[in-house]
Order: sequence, then structure tokens, then C-alpha cells
Amino acid sequence: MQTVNLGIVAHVDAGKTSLTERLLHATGAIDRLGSVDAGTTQTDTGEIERRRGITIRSAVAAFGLGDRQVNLLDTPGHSDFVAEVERALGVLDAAILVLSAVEGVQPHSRRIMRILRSLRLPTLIFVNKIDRAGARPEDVVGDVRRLLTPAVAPLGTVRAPGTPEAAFRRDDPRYDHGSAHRLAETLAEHDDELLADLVDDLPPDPDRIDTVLRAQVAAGLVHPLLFGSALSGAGVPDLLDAIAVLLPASPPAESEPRARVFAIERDPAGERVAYLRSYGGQLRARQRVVAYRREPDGRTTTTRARITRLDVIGAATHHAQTGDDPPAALTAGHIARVAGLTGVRLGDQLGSPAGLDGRSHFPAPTLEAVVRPRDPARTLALHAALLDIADTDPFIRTRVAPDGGTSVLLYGEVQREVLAATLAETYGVEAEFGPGRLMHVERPTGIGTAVEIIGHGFLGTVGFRVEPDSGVRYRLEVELGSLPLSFHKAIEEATRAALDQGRHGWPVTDIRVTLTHSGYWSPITTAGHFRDLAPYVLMRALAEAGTRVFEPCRRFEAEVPADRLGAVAAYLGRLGARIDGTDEIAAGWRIGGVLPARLEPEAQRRLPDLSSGEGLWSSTPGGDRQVSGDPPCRPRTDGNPFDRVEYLRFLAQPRNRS
Ligand SMILES: Nc1nc2c(ncn2[C@@H]2O[C@H](COP(=O)(O)OP(=O)(O)OP(=O)(O)O)[C@@H](O)[C@H]2O)c(=O)[nH]1
Ligand SMILES: [Mg+2]
Repeated sequence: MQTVNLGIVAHVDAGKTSLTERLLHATGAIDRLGSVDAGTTQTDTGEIERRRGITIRSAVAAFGLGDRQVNLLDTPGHSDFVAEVERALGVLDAAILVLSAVEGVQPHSRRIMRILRSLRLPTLIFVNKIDRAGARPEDVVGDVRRLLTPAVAPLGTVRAPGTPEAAFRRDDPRYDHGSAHRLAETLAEHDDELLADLVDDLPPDPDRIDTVLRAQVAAGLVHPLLFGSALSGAGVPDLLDAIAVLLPASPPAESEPRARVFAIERDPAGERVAYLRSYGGQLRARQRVVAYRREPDGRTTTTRARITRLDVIGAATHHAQTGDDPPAALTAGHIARVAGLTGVRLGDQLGSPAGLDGRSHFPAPTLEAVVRPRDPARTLALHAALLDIADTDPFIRTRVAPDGGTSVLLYGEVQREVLAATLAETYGVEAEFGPGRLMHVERPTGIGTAVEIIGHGFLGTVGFRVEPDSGVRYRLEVELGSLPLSFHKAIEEATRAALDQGRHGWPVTDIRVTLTHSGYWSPITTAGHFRDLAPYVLMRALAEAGTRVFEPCRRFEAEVPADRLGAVAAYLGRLGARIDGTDEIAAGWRIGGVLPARLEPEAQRRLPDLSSGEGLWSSTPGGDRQVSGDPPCRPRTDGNPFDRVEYLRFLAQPRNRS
């Protein structure tokens, strides 16, 4: 049986979960149609998801379609949870991008589509909510072509849009020459034969169109577009047909075993379960496995674990439909829920490191908040809970704050609320969050060097040179054999950790650190001595190199009525935004640009006044910009490594060396 691992992605509230439910129901995988609004869907199962009516974690559900098993991955649309989407993207064979026929192309959809296109992932576009008042299907197609992909192929039109009777009418290129011609034009972009027919004014051959359409969808070159309503079910049979006919199945099994971990959660009983997608080989319960991880700096590390339980997704459906015994092993193309993988983290791959790149499609979170337990006696419990959560979600990074609290990195307010609820409900810790601080970054501006020779307060020799580069790189200029391996490891780890706080306390990036000197006294010097020494030498080198601080920015879109364009653009310019362009849209004008994240609340607050109450604001992360004037500082947690006496005094204090 073929499988298709199909992701449903979109801006928040476009109708992904409702559509997932509809597809499951239409194919008989579930008997009763649940609803997001009543909190009864298959994929929004978390307490908080049901209460708030939004998806927070990706969830998998399977259905049978002809000779295919489709594993649907319903993903969250809120931009606070992009990390979930990121991981799902890593295991998909194809995607459905859901748009709303009322709201049209929203910024988050643009961001996702850019990634889908760069991955060349076969993608169908489903324009949902055609039943809702204000649905404007034809405008949306124009917006898709302009903002998402020029290679869009609408497969039909909508009758009675904006009414409960709205229906999708699929074109048939066999009988309708106009639609055949339009489709051929789109496909001819990548097909010389169709192009030649068009140039010669020959009627396009419908069979040829079918074949080329399928091939170009599989190659991610063209994106079929369908309309419908997850609420009324309109267009859903046509969507199913497109999934069955136009989307490619999982590629054939690879010769080497390989399975990727794309989600980790705690089940209701508190057990940690991982979701794995297999590309080759077999995995069974009680098997021992090696998990490979690509660290952000490109190194590969491994973890060993043992599978205690393994459930293949869709096994029950398969059993119900074929009467065959459910499979006991996870094989290529399938997804399983697996228990027992202690120490294995999200993004790890079992069996082989092939294809791991450790890079991220989405920017890291930019908001840092200090968390404290309401009851001070629960400090340790809170810290342990946050570490546990960070384990299932690498985007949640924690650090001990200077005053003993724990700080976490977040994407936004909704994620903060969800984290608070998770701490209370899953871990029994009532927590309070301080105000969020925007994370800046530091970059070195020049070259700096520093050396500390053994015997002057420190029991080791370390010398560093730092210079601008991209990402964070660590190199050796000393002989590897000049130190025991464990000392090298201690220096590198301490260096990477110390780069979390640069001259102004912000994480340092785009830097290369080279170890230029090393030395030790055997048997007196320990790895711990190097852990203390490395940050000190590094900060001296960094001070010599100099660093600049950059603040996070937001890429925004403001939609305003035509007569307010001038006033809004002028205001945004005065505020400090860089305006990249304006385009005319059905509702007026859209202004696009970038502004520092700290100014966004002010811009959002003023927009209604400036736009006669009709302005719409949306934004996505937009890189960073150098801070002018005195940069803000982030409190340090490591004493003062810029001052020898103070730093030695800090090291002499008893402290928690976790
Ligand atoms: N009128 C109408 N409403 C719809 C349709 N599809 C979904 N909705 C409503 O839109 C709202 C959001 O639907 P969801 O299915 O939760 O959307 P989602 O994309 O999964 O949202 P997130 O997961 O939070 O990003 C709910 O109130 C749905 O009832 C549709 O086709 N027509
Ligand atoms: Mg949802």
C-alpha cells in the first residue's frame, strides 16, 4: 500500500483543523464529524487547544483513499508556534496550503509558501470558507498568483460564493476549451511540447495536460488550486480526488534504515512518546537504536536508546479496511508513535545521519521572559518542568536568570499563556512571567586576540582569536594532541556557552573563535579549570575585537483605505520604519516594510486612528538592525569576566555548576 504524508499548513484560523476533520469524515476514518468550535475534533486534543479553539501542537491522523493511506499532519497556524510547522515540514511528502476565501493571502501563508516552494514540496492550495459572507474567490486567485506563486493552476470556479449554498465546480479540460487552454499556458512554462502546441495554435491534448500536470505537481513546479468549505463540505470530494490523483506517494524505501523524530509529547499518562517518520529499514518494539543529531554548528552527536512500544499510525484503519493484521514494524513511508526513546530529541534521526542539516527555516524566538513560581518553594520543580518542556521543544531555551529565576525564550504572548497553562496543568506549578524583553544579538566588528598563561591565577593556558564569520564557528590552531580530548571538549563547550552573553550581555553570532594557545600542568589541571578560564579569555578577545548590538525587527503589512495611504505611510516613516513598497489591493492599499520590534505596539495602537478604523496590521519576524546610540545591556549570569579580580572572586564563590 502506498502512503502519502500530507501536511495541512496555513495562517491561523484558515480552517486547517476543520478541513482535517472533514477529510477524515468524508473517507470514513471517523463516524462523527467533530468541530473546532465545540472542541470535539480528532487533532485538537489538548486541553488548551480545545478551550481556545486553536491548534498548538501538530497532530497526525490517517485515512484510506483508494489504494493509498494518507497520514494528515494538522499543524498550528499561529506564528507563535512556527517551530511545530518547521518540524512537520521535515517529514512531508506533500502539503495543502489552506487560505480563507474571505481574508485571502495572509502574511504567514506567504512565509510558509516561500518555504514550500524552496523545498519543491508538491503543494495543493485549498481556498476555504467559500460559504462565508464576504468570500471573494476570484480576487483570491489573483492574490495567490501575485503573492504566493505565479504557477497556480485553478482547477475550477465557485458558484454562489458567500452563501451557504456555495459550491465548487470543477473544470473539465476535455469539454471546456477555455480552461484547458489556461491550464496548458501555465504548464507550458516548464514544458516545451505544450508550448509548441500553443504557439502553433493547436488545441491542447487533454491526456497530455493530465500527465504534465501530475509530473509538475510532483516536482513542485505548479500548484493546483481548489475551492471549498470545510464547514459545509463543498469541494471536499474534489480535494480528495486531487490528493489521490495529483499528489505523488512516498518515495521508495531507502536501502539504509532511517527515521526522523518530528514531534515529542507526553501522553495523558505522562509517558514521553515520539513521532517518527521512516524512510527505510524497519523498527520494532524492544529494538535498540542509535539516534543522530546535527548540532547548530554542524557537528553530529549520537544517543543510544531502546524502543519499548511502537504503534504504526493508521494501523487500525488499515485493519478495518483490509482485515489484515496491523503491522508490527515501522516501514518506509509510514509514521509511528514510539515510547522509550529517552534522551532522544526533536529533529533527531534514527539509523543514519543522512539528510540532517540542523538548519532552521524560521528565525529563532526574540522574546525573553523571566518565570517564577508563585510559591517560592516550587523553584526547583519549575526549573525541572521547564527543562523537560525544552527537551520536547528545542525552540524553548531556558537559562538561570541573575536573580535565581529561570528565563525562557518565546515567540510571543500566546505561547507564553500556553506555557503557563502547561506548567500548571501538566506539572502542577503555578508560574508567573515577568515582562518580555526583546532579544538583541551582538556581532564582532573586528579581530581580537587574548592569551592567559598558566600560573597567574588560572591553572591552564588558553589563547583565542575572534573574528567575524557567519553563524558560530570554533576552530583549532593548536595541535589537537596538545591537550587531552576532555580538555578540548571542556574549552569548546565553555566557549559556546559563554557566547550566550557578549560584551553587552546578548548572544554573540556571526563569529569565528580560534584556539591559538593551550597548555596545562599534569596532573593538577582539570577540565573544570578550563571551563572557568575559557570565558574569561574569550571576553577579553571579544572586548578587543569590539561588538555591535542589533535589535530584532518585524516585517509588517498594513492594509489601509486608499485615502489614508499618505497619512499612514508618513507616520510609519517618522516612527522609524523602512517602507519597501505599496500595492493596490481590493480594499485599498497595502504598505509593506520593516520596523524595529520595539516600535510595533505603538504602530498597532495608532493605526486605527490614522486609517479611520479600517486599517489591518500583520507582521512576521524581519531580521535585525543595528542599534544606534548606546546599546541596551542584558544582565549577566557569569560574574564579570571583563575584570580579572572580580571574575576570580566570582569563581571563588560556591555556586551551582549545573
Ligand atoms: N464559514 C466557515 N467557517 C469555517 C470554515 N472552516 C473553518 N471555519 C471556522 O473557522 C474557525 C477556525 O477553524 P480551525 O479549523 O480551527 O482553523 P485552523 O486553521 O485549524 O486554526 P489554527 O489551528 O488555530 O491555526 C472556526 O471557528 C471554524 O468553525 C468554512 O469553511 N466556513
Ligand atoms: Mg487548527
